[in-house]
Amino acid sequence: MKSPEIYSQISAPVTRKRSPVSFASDAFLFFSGAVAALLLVWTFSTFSDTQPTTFQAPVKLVNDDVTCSNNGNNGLDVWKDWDEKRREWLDLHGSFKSGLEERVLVVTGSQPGPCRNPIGDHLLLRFFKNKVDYCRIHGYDIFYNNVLLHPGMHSFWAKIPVVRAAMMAHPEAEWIWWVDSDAAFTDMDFKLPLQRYKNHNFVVHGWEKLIYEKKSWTSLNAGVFLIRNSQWALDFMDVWSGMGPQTPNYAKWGEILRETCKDKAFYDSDDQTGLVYLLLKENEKWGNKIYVEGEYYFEGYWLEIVETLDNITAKYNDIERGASRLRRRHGEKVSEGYSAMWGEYLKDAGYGKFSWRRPFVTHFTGCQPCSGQHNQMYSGTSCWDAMQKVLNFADNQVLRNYGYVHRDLLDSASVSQLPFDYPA
Ligand SMILES: [Mn+2]
Repeated sequence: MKSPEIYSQISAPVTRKRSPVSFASDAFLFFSGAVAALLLVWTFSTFSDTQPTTFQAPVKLVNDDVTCSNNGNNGLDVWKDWDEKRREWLDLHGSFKSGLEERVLVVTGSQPGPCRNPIGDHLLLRFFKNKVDYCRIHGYDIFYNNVLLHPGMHSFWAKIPVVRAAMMAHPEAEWIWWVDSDAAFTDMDFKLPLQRYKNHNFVVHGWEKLIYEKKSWTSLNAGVFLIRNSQWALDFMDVWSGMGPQTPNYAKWGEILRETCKDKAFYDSDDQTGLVYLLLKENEKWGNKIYVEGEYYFEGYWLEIVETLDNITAKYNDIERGASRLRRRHGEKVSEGYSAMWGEYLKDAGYGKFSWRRPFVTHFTGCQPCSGQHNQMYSGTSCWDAMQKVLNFADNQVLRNYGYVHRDLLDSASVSQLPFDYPA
Protein backbone atom coordinates (compact mmCIF):
# COMPACT_ATOMS: atom_id res chain seq x y z
CA MET A 1 0.00 0.00 0.00
CA LYS A 2 1.32 3.45 -0.86
CA SER A 3 1.81 5.97 1.90
CA PRO A 4 0.17 9.39 1.72
CA GLU A 5 3.68 10.89 1.41
CA ILE A 6 4.17 9.12 -1.88
CA TYR A 7 0.91 10.58 -3.10
CA SER A 8 1.85 14.12 -2.16
CA GLN A 9 5.22 13.68 -3.91
CA ILE A 10 3.41 12.63 -7.05
CA SER A 11 1.19 15.67 -7.05
CA ALA A 12 3.89 18.21 -6.06
CA PRO A 13 4.91 20.38 -9.03
CA VAL A 14 8.48 19.64 -10.17
CA THR A 15 10.88 22.59 -10.32
CA ARG A 16 14.53 22.18 -11.20
CA LYS A 17 17.42 24.59 -11.22
CA ARG A 18 19.27 24.39 -14.47
CA SER A 19 22.94 25.09 -15.00
CA PRO A 20 24.31 26.96 -18.09
CA VAL A 21 26.00 23.67 -19.11
CA SER A 22 22.65 21.94 -19.27
CA PHE A 23 21.29 24.80 -21.42
CA ALA A 24 24.24 24.42 -23.79
CA SER A 25 23.82 20.66 -24.02
CA ASP A 26 20.07 21.14 -24.50
CA ALA A 27 20.80 23.54 -27.36
CA PHE A 28 23.13 21.01 -28.94
CA LEU A 29 20.58 18.23 -28.50
CA PHE A 30 17.91 20.45 -30.03
CA PHE A 31 20.11 21.28 -33.03
CA SER A 32 21.12 17.67 -33.70
CA GLY A 33 17.52 16.61 -33.17
CA ALA A 34 16.33 19.16 -35.71
CA VAL A 35 18.91 17.96 -38.28
CA ALA A 36 17.85 14.37 -37.70
CA ALA A 37 14.19 15.32 -38.09
CA LEU A 38 14.94 17.18 -41.35
CA LEU A 39 16.83 14.18 -42.69
CA LEU A 40 13.94 11.94 -41.75
CA VAL A 41 11.41 14.17 -43.49
CA TRP A 42 13.63 14.38 -46.55
CA THR A 43 14.08 10.59 -46.63
CA PHE A 44 10.33 10.05 -46.46
CA SER A 45 9.55 12.69 -49.05
CA THR A 46 11.92 11.07 -51.55
CA PHE A 47 10.01 7.80 -51.19
CA SER A 48 6.55 9.26 -51.52
CA ASP A 49 4.93 11.73 -53.84
CA THR A 50 2.49 12.97 -51.21
CA GLN A 51 3.50 15.51 -48.60
CA PRO A 52 4.19 13.92 -45.20
CA THR A 53 1.52 14.89 -42.68
CA THR A 54 2.89 17.19 -40.02
CA PHE A 55 2.86 15.75 -36.55
CA GLN A 56 0.75 17.79 -34.13
CA ALA A 57 2.42 17.96 -30.75
CA PRO A 58 -0.14 17.02 -28.10
CA VAL A 59 -1.72 20.06 -26.53
CA LYS A 60 -1.32 20.22 -22.77
CA LEU A 61 -4.66 19.02 -21.52
CA VAL A 62 -6.46 17.17 -18.80
CA ASN A 63 -3.89 15.13 -16.86
CA ASP A 64 -0.94 17.39 -17.78
CA ASP A 65 -2.66 20.37 -16.28
CA VAL A 66 -1.10 21.42 -13.00
CA THR A 67 -4.30 23.21 -11.92
CA CYS A 68 -5.88 19.76 -11.90
CA SER A 69 -3.70 18.33 -9.18
CA ASN A 70 -3.75 20.47 -6.09
CA ASN A 71 -4.38 18.44 -3.01
CA GLY A 72 -7.68 19.54 -1.51
CA ASN A 73 -8.94 19.56 2.05
CA ASN A 74 -10.33 16.06 1.95
CA GLY A 75 -7.11 14.46 0.70
CA LEU A 76 -8.22 14.24 -2.91
CA ASP A 77 -7.04 16.34 -5.82
CA VAL A 78 -9.15 19.35 -6.68
CA TRP A 79 -10.24 19.50 -10.30
CA LYS A 80 -11.49 22.75 -11.82
CA ASP A 81 -13.08 23.80 -15.11
CA TRP A 82 -13.53 20.18 -16.07
CA ASP A 83 -16.46 20.86 -18.42
CA GLU A 84 -14.34 23.27 -20.51
CA LYS A 85 -11.34 20.94 -20.47
CA ARG A 86 -13.49 18.03 -21.52
CA ARG A 87 -15.00 20.10 -24.34
CA GLU A 88 -11.50 21.02 -25.55
CA TRP A 89 -10.56 17.37 -25.49
CA LEU A 90 -13.63 16.47 -27.52
CA ASP A 91 -12.77 19.19 -30.06
CA LEU A 92 -9.37 17.58 -30.49
CA HIS A 93 -10.89 14.10 -30.73
CA GLY A 94 -13.90 14.82 -32.90
CA SER A 95 -14.62 11.19 -33.72
CA PHE A 96 -15.92 10.70 -30.17
CA LYS A 97 -18.59 13.39 -30.52
CA SER A 98 -21.07 11.20 -32.30
CA GLY A 99 -22.92 8.98 -29.83
CA LEU A 100 -21.44 10.90 -26.90
CA GLU A 101 -24.69 11.14 -24.90
CA GLU A 102 -25.07 7.36 -24.90
CA ARG A 103 -21.45 6.47 -24.11
CA VAL A 104 -21.12 4.65 -20.82
CA LEU A 105 -18.04 3.36 -19.03
CA VAL A 106 -18.71 0.63 -16.47
CA VAL A 107 -16.37 0.85 -13.47
CA THR A 108 -16.09 -1.87 -10.88
CA GLY A 109 -13.45 -3.52 -8.74
CA SER A 110 -12.44 -5.50 -5.71
CA GLN A 111 -9.76 -5.66 -3.06
CA PRO A 112 -6.02 -5.97 -3.84
CA GLY A 113 -5.42 -9.28 -2.04
CA PRO A 114 -6.85 -12.81 -2.25
CA CYS A 115 -10.33 -13.38 -0.79
CA ARG A 116 -10.64 -14.98 2.64
CA ASN A 117 -13.74 -16.89 1.56
CA PRO A 118 -12.31 -20.01 -0.20
CA ILE A 119 -14.76 -19.60 -3.12
CA GLY A 120 -14.60 -15.78 -3.02
CA ASP A 121 -12.15 -15.29 -5.88
CA HIS A 122 -14.11 -17.74 -8.04
CA LEU A 123 -17.35 -15.85 -7.34
CA LEU A 124 -15.70 -12.50 -8.09
CA LEU A 125 -14.41 -13.91 -11.37
CA ARG A 126 -17.92 -14.99 -12.32
CA PHE A 127 -19.37 -11.60 -11.31
CA PHE A 128 -16.73 -9.95 -13.47
CA LYS A 129 -17.42 -12.30 -16.40
CA ASN A 130 -21.08 -11.32 -16.10
CA LYS A 131 -20.21 -7.63 -16.40
CA VAL A 132 -17.87 -8.24 -19.34
CA ASP A 133 -20.70 -10.13 -21.09
CA TYR A 134 -23.14 -7.27 -20.56
CA CYS A 135 -20.59 -4.68 -21.74
CA ARG A 136 -19.66 -6.70 -24.85
CA ILE A 137 -23.32 -7.05 -25.82
CA HIS A 138 -23.96 -3.31 -25.41
CA GLY A 139 -20.65 -1.97 -26.68
CA TYR A 140 -19.62 -0.42 -23.34
CA ASP A 141 -16.06 -0.12 -22.07
CA ILE A 142 -15.29 -1.53 -18.66
CA PHE A 143 -12.57 -0.72 -16.11
CA TYR A 144 -11.85 -3.13 -13.26
CA ASN A 145 -9.76 -1.72 -10.46
CA ASN A 146 -8.24 -3.73 -7.67
CA VAL A 147 -5.96 -1.34 -5.86
CA LEU A 148 -6.78 1.36 -3.32
CA LEU A 149 -6.30 4.59 -5.26
CA HIS A 150 -6.41 6.54 -2.03
CA PRO A 151 -4.75 4.57 0.77
CA GLY A 152 -7.04 6.14 3.37
CA MET A 153 -10.26 5.44 1.50
CA HIS A 154 -10.94 1.80 2.21
CA SER A 155 -14.04 -0.45 1.99
CA PHE A 156 -17.11 1.22 0.46
CA TRP A 157 -15.29 4.58 0.23
CA ALA A 158 -12.72 3.14 -2.20
CA LYS A 159 -15.03 3.55 -5.20
CA ILE A 160 -15.06 7.35 -5.12
CA PRO A 161 -11.38 7.87 -6.08
CA VAL A 162 -11.78 5.17 -8.74
CA VAL A 163 -14.82 6.86 -10.28
CA ARG A 164 -13.00 10.22 -10.22
CA ALA A 165 -9.91 8.78 -11.88
CA ALA A 166 -12.04 7.01 -14.49
CA MET A 167 -13.83 10.28 -15.23
CA MET A 168 -10.53 12.06 -15.95
CA ALA A 169 -9.15 9.18 -17.98
CA HIS A 170 -12.31 8.86 -20.09
CA PRO A 171 -13.44 12.27 -21.30
CA GLU A 172 -15.07 10.36 -24.18
CA ALA A 173 -17.55 8.72 -21.76
CA GLU A 174 -20.64 10.74 -20.84
CA TRP A 175 -21.58 8.46 -17.96
CA ILE A 176 -19.52 6.53 -15.47
CA TRP A 177 -21.51 3.58 -14.15
CA TRP A 178 -20.25 2.22 -10.88
CA VAL A 179 -21.41 -1.37 -10.35
CA ASP A 180 -20.34 -3.17 -7.16
CA SER A 181 -18.40 -6.42 -7.52
CA ASP A 182 -21.29 -8.27 -5.82
CA ALA A 183 -23.92 -7.14 -8.35
CA ALA A 184 -24.81 -9.05 -11.53
CA PHE A 185 -26.66 -8.09 -14.70
CA THR A 186 -29.64 -10.42 -14.90
CA ASP A 187 -31.32 -9.01 -17.99
CA MET A 188 -28.72 -8.99 -20.73
CA ASP A 189 -31.12 -7.23 -23.15
CA PHE A 190 -32.17 -4.34 -20.91
CA LYS A 191 -30.62 -0.98 -21.66
CA LEU A 192 -30.44 1.99 -19.30
CA PRO A 193 -33.18 4.52 -20.16
CA LEU A 194 -30.61 7.32 -20.49
CA GLN A 195 -33.11 9.70 -22.09
CA ARG A 196 -34.96 9.72 -18.76
CA TYR A 197 -31.84 11.04 -17.04
CA LYS A 198 -31.01 13.75 -19.55
CA ASN A 199 -31.50 16.57 -17.01
CA HIS A 200 -29.75 14.75 -14.18
CA ASN A 201 -26.16 14.07 -13.23
CA PHE A 202 -26.49 11.25 -10.72
CA VAL A 203 -28.79 8.24 -10.71
CA VAL A 204 -29.25 5.92 -7.76
CA HIS A 205 -31.80 3.24 -6.89
CA GLY A 206 -34.06 4.28 -4.02
CA TRP A 207 -37.46 5.20 -2.66
CA GLU A 208 -38.20 8.89 -2.10
CA LYS A 209 -40.76 8.17 0.61
CA LEU A 210 -38.18 6.24 2.63
CA ILE A 211 -35.57 8.95 2.09
CA TYR A 212 -37.63 12.01 2.99
CA GLU A 213 -40.15 10.56 5.43
CA LYS A 214 -38.41 7.66 7.12
CA LYS A 215 -34.89 9.10 6.78
CA SER A 216 -33.66 5.52 6.50
CA TRP A 217 -30.07 4.63 5.60
CA THR A 218 -31.44 1.84 3.36
CA SER A 219 -33.78 4.20 1.51
CA LEU A 220 -31.33 4.00 -1.39
CA ASN A 221 -28.42 1.80 -2.39
CA ALA A 222 -25.02 3.32 -3.14
CA GLY A 223 -23.58 0.09 -4.60
CA VAL A 224 -24.71 0.94 -8.13
CA PHE A 225 -24.85 4.48 -9.49
CA LEU A 226 -24.57 6.44 -12.70
CA ILE A 227 -22.69 9.71 -12.63
CA ARG A 228 -22.34 12.16 -15.49
CA ASN A 229 -18.83 13.06 -16.53
CA SER A 230 -18.92 16.71 -15.40
CA GLN A 231 -17.57 19.36 -13.03
CA TRP A 232 -20.83 18.94 -11.08
CA ALA A 233 -19.89 15.30 -10.45
CA LEU A 234 -16.39 16.23 -9.27
CA ASP A 235 -17.76 18.87 -6.90
CA PHE A 236 -20.36 16.44 -5.65
CA MET A 237 -17.80 13.71 -5.02
CA ASP A 238 -15.59 16.24 -3.19
CA VAL A 239 -18.39 16.97 -0.76
CA TRP A 240 -19.42 13.31 -0.50
CA SER A 241 -15.89 12.06 0.14
CA GLY A 242 -15.50 14.82 2.74
CA MET A 243 -17.27 12.38 5.10
CA GLY A 244 -14.72 9.64 4.43
CA PRO A 245 -12.04 7.97 6.60
CA GLN A 246 -9.19 9.95 4.98
CA THR A 247 -10.42 13.19 6.58
CA PRO A 248 -10.00 14.41 10.17
CA ASN A 249 -13.80 14.78 10.28
CA TYR A 250 -14.54 11.08 9.91
CA ALA A 251 -15.57 10.48 13.53
CA LYS A 252 -17.70 13.63 13.56
CA TRP A 253 -19.46 12.49 10.38
CA GLY A 254 -20.17 9.09 11.93
CA GLU A 255 -21.97 10.92 14.70
CA ILE A 256 -23.89 13.25 12.36
CA LEU A 257 -24.99 10.39 10.12
CA ARG A 258 -26.13 8.26 13.07
CA GLU A 259 -28.10 11.24 14.28
CA THR A 260 -29.66 11.82 10.82
CA CYS A 261 -30.58 8.21 10.03
CA LYS A 262 -31.55 6.54 13.28
CA ASP A 263 -31.60 3.05 11.74
CA LYS A 264 -28.01 3.30 10.50
CA ALA A 265 -26.31 -0.09 11.00
CA PHE A 266 -22.63 0.95 10.87
CA TYR A 267 -21.07 2.97 13.64
CA ASP A 268 -18.65 4.72 11.28
CA SER A 269 -19.52 7.17 8.55
CA ASP A 270 -20.49 5.29 5.37
CA ASP A 271 -21.02 6.44 1.81
CA GLN A 272 -24.64 5.28 1.58
CA THR A 273 -25.88 7.17 4.65
CA GLY A 274 -23.74 10.08 3.44
CA LEU A 275 -25.76 10.15 0.24
CA VAL A 276 -29.05 10.10 2.15
CA TYR A 277 -27.70 12.95 4.30
CA LEU A 278 -26.86 15.06 1.22
CA LEU A 279 -30.38 14.50 -0.16
CA LEU A 280 -31.94 15.45 3.17
CA LYS A 281 -29.73 18.33 4.28
CA GLU A 282 -28.24 19.77 1.10
CA ASN A 283 -31.14 19.11 -1.21
CA GLU A 284 -31.21 22.65 -2.59
CA LYS A 285 -27.61 22.34 -3.68
CA TRP A 286 -27.61 18.80 -5.16
CA GLY A 287 -31.15 17.42 -5.16
CA ASN A 288 -32.33 18.77 -8.51
CA LYS A 289 -29.59 16.87 -10.35
CA ILE A 290 -30.03 13.58 -8.49
CA TYR A 291 -32.49 11.10 -9.94
CA VAL A 292 -33.81 8.54 -7.49
CA GLU A 293 -34.79 5.60 -9.72
CA GLY A 294 -37.48 3.36 -8.29
CA GLU A 295 -39.30 2.15 -11.38
CA TYR A 296 -37.18 -0.88 -12.25
CA TYR A 297 -34.38 -2.94 -10.75
CA PHE A 298 -31.59 -0.41 -11.31
CA GLU A 299 -30.23 -2.76 -8.67
CA GLY A 300 -32.36 -5.17 -6.68
CA TYR A 301 -32.13 -7.06 -3.44
CA TRP A 302 -31.10 -10.66 -4.21
CA LEU A 303 -33.31 -12.25 -1.56
CA GLU A 304 -36.40 -10.73 -3.15
CA ILE A 305 -35.26 -11.74 -6.66
CA VAL A 306 -33.75 -15.18 -6.42
CA GLU A 307 -36.98 -17.03 -5.73
CA THR A 308 -38.67 -15.49 -8.78
CA LEU A 309 -36.09 -16.72 -11.31
CA ASP A 310 -37.62 -20.16 -12.02
CA ASN A 311 -41.02 -18.61 -12.79
CA ILE A 312 -39.46 -15.95 -14.98
CA THR A 313 -37.56 -18.62 -16.94
CA ALA A 314 -40.79 -20.61 -17.41
CA LYS A 315 -42.71 -17.50 -18.51
CA TYR A 316 -40.09 -16.50 -21.10
CA ASN A 317 -39.97 -20.10 -22.42
CA ASP A 318 -43.77 -20.13 -22.76
CA ILE A 319 -43.71 -16.96 -24.79
CA GLU A 320 -41.02 -18.34 -27.05
CA ARG A 321 -42.98 -21.55 -27.52
CA GLY A 322 -45.90 -19.47 -28.79
CA ALA A 323 -43.89 -17.12 -31.02
CA SER A 324 -41.63 -18.82 -33.52
CA ARG A 325 -39.95 -15.54 -34.51
CA LEU A 326 -38.46 -15.28 -31.04
CA ARG A 327 -36.88 -18.72 -31.20
CA ARG A 328 -33.27 -18.61 -32.13
CA ARG A 329 -32.14 -21.24 -34.54
CA HIS A 330 -28.40 -20.99 -34.17
CA GLY A 331 -25.71 -19.29 -32.15
CA GLU A 332 -25.52 -15.55 -32.72
CA LYS A 333 -23.59 -12.98 -30.79
CA VAL A 334 -25.72 -9.97 -31.68
CA SER A 335 -29.21 -10.06 -30.23
CA GLU A 336 -30.45 -6.48 -30.62
CA GLY A 337 -33.09 -7.53 -33.15
CA TYR A 338 -34.44 -10.20 -30.83
CA SER A 339 -34.53 -7.90 -27.80
CA ALA A 340 -36.49 -5.33 -29.82
CA MET A 341 -39.01 -8.04 -30.81
CA TRP A 342 -39.24 -9.15 -27.19
CA GLY A 343 -40.35 -5.63 -26.22
CA GLU A 344 -43.81 -6.32 -27.60
CA TYR A 345 -44.26 -9.51 -25.60
CA LEU A 346 -43.01 -7.91 -22.39
CA LYS A 347 -45.20 -4.82 -22.44
CA ASP A 348 -47.46 -6.23 -19.71
CA ALA A 349 -44.66 -7.70 -17.64
CA GLY A 350 -44.18 -4.65 -15.43
CA TYR A 351 -40.89 -3.70 -13.82
CA GLY A 352 -39.24 -4.39 -10.51
CA LYS A 353 -40.94 -6.16 -7.62
CA PHE A 354 -43.94 -8.39 -8.50
CA SER A 355 -43.14 -8.20 -12.20
CA TRP A 356 -42.26 -11.22 -14.34
CA ARG A 357 -39.70 -9.31 -16.37
CA ARG A 358 -36.12 -10.39 -15.84
CA PRO A 359 -34.68 -8.20 -13.09
CA PHE A 360 -32.05 -5.88 -14.53
CA VAL A 361 -29.39 -5.97 -11.80
CA THR A 362 -29.29 -8.36 -8.85
CA HIS A 363 -27.24 -7.12 -5.93
CA PHE A 364 -25.97 -9.41 -3.16
CA THR A 365 -26.20 -6.85 -0.41
CA GLY A 366 -25.09 -8.35 2.88
CA CYS A 367 -23.47 -11.45 1.36
CA GLN A 368 -19.82 -10.33 1.12
CA PRO A 369 -18.63 -12.98 -1.37
CA CYS A 370 -14.94 -12.10 -0.94
CA SER A 371 -14.54 -11.94 2.83
CA GLY A 372 -17.31 -14.47 3.45
CA GLN A 373 -18.49 -12.34 6.41
CA HIS A 374 -22.11 -12.26 5.39
CA ASN A 375 -24.91 -10.75 7.41
CA GLN A 376 -26.02 -13.17 10.13
CA MET A 377 -29.59 -12.85 8.80
CA TYR A 378 -28.81 -15.53 6.20
CA SER A 379 -26.62 -18.60 6.00
CA GLY A 380 -23.48 -18.61 3.90
CA THR A 381 -24.89 -21.42 1.77
CA SER A 382 -28.00 -19.44 0.93
CA CYS A 383 -25.78 -16.57 -0.28
CA TRP A 384 -23.43 -18.75 -2.36
CA ASP A 385 -26.26 -20.89 -3.81
CA ALA A 386 -28.23 -17.79 -4.71
CA MET A 387 -25.15 -16.39 -6.46
CA GLN A 388 -24.70 -19.56 -8.52
CA LYS A 389 -28.36 -19.44 -9.45
CA VAL A 390 -28.35 -15.77 -10.41
CA LEU A 391 -25.06 -16.00 -12.33
CA ASN A 392 -26.28 -19.07 -14.26
CA PHE A 393 -29.61 -17.36 -14.98
CA ALA A 394 -27.65 -14.50 -16.55
CA ASP A 395 -25.18 -16.84 -18.23
CA ASN A 396 -28.03 -18.71 -19.89
CA GLN A 397 -28.91 -15.53 -21.78
CA VAL A 398 -25.32 -15.38 -23.02
CA LEU A 399 -24.87 -19.10 -23.71
CA ARG A 400 -28.15 -19.11 -25.66
CA ASN A 401 -26.40 -17.18 -28.40
CA TYR A 402 -23.71 -19.84 -28.52
CA GLY A 403 -26.25 -22.66 -28.62
CA TYR A 404 -26.03 -23.91 -25.02
CA VAL A 405 -27.98 -23.72 -21.77
CA HIS A 406 -27.58 -24.60 -18.07
CA ARG A 407 -30.66 -26.78 -17.52
CA ASP A 408 -30.17 -26.62 -13.77
CA LEU A 409 -29.43 -23.14 -12.43
CA LEU A 410 -27.65 -24.63 -9.42
CA ASP A 411 -25.31 -26.68 -11.60
CA SER A 412 -22.67 -24.27 -12.84
CA ALA A 413 -20.50 -26.96 -14.39
CA SER A 414 -22.80 -28.56 -16.95
CA VAL A 415 -24.65 -27.33 -20.01
CA SER A 416 -26.77 -28.95 -22.70
CA GLN A 417 -26.67 -28.15 -26.37
CA LEU A 418 -29.86 -26.47 -27.54
CA PRO A 419 -31.92 -28.52 -29.97
CA PHE A 420 -33.12 -27.01 -33.26
CA ASP A 421 -36.02 -24.56 -32.78
CA TYR A 422 -35.72 -24.61 -28.98
CA PRO A 423 -38.01 -24.31 -27.00
CA ALA A 424 -40.78 -25.23 -29.49
MN1 LIG B 1 -22.56 -4.39 -2.89
